[in-house]
Amino acid sequence: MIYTVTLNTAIDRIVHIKGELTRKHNNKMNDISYDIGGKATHVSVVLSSLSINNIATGFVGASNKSVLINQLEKKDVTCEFIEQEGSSTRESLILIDESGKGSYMITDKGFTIKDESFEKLIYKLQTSVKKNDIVVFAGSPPAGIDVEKYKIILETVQTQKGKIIVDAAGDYLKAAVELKPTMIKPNEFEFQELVGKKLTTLDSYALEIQKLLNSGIEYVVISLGQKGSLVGHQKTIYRVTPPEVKEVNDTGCGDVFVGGVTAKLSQNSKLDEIFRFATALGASKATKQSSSDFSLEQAAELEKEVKIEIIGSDKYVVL
Ligand code: TA6
Repeated sequence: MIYTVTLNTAIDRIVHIKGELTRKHNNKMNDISYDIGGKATHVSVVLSSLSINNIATGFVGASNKSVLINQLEKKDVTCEFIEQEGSSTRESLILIDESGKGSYMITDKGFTIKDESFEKLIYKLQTSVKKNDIVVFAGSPPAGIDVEKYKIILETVQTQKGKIIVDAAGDYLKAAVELKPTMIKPNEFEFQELVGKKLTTLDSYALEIQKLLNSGIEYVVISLGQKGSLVGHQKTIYRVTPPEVKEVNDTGCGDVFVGGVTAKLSQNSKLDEIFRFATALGASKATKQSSSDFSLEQAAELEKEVKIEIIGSDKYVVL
């Protein structure tokens, strides 16, 4: 079984704006829509679209939980969230204008998790996760889940011999790295913060990635937005380059990418299959208006244009 854990679920309010967003100007809306948010929720959407069994858990605010859960259930996601009574699920505001320069994302901090909710999550993981299950943690933890509690959550999965995939930042990512998870997926800024260095060349990234691989992490993946990703596995580091697409909304691309990797890892796919598929899925997401939509058919076509190069070689290699 695959579990996705969104500690701070969100409802994305996506606002499309006429023209270019301008200060001190009455910017007019083209349209407004709502979608799922919170990161690991996106992973569940990908898995369910592929009919891969998974359960979406974590925390949801009780007062408006149906808004999020209805959206997820429409996408065939099985939800088993722990309700935080007396709280509401936060909103993330996604602003997209017609400049084609990318979206603005403004996220609310969300609810403060009470200790009883934290204990419920620990119990759920202790009684559900079995050996070799995959558990995906993605998104910023809410108040009430400090780094110590976050570590306890990850350690609970580890005790159950589950495989851990983490998309986190700052001290949370540092705590995760200490536990040698199956995969980490920071972006370039989060990775530089992790290693405490400004990295400006592929070779400097490769050196830091290799150190983390040597420490026992199976996959070290760094997302680079439209530029694709760097993937470290065993003794080799790859640069994965996506095809050009007409970007409509870049929100959720990284999360859908993690969903694609998770899906293929669960099927024991080879590295190039994993990252061709995940990269194509992320590229497909970029062409959609929402935070979580993609097309498997479009991704199947885009996969053919994904390039995978071994860093240090002078040419792209077909793996
Ligand atoms: O990556 C996209 C997204 O999941 C949005 O849907 C929005 O909800 C935001 O990220 C939440 O990110 P955070 O790091 O605050 O959990």
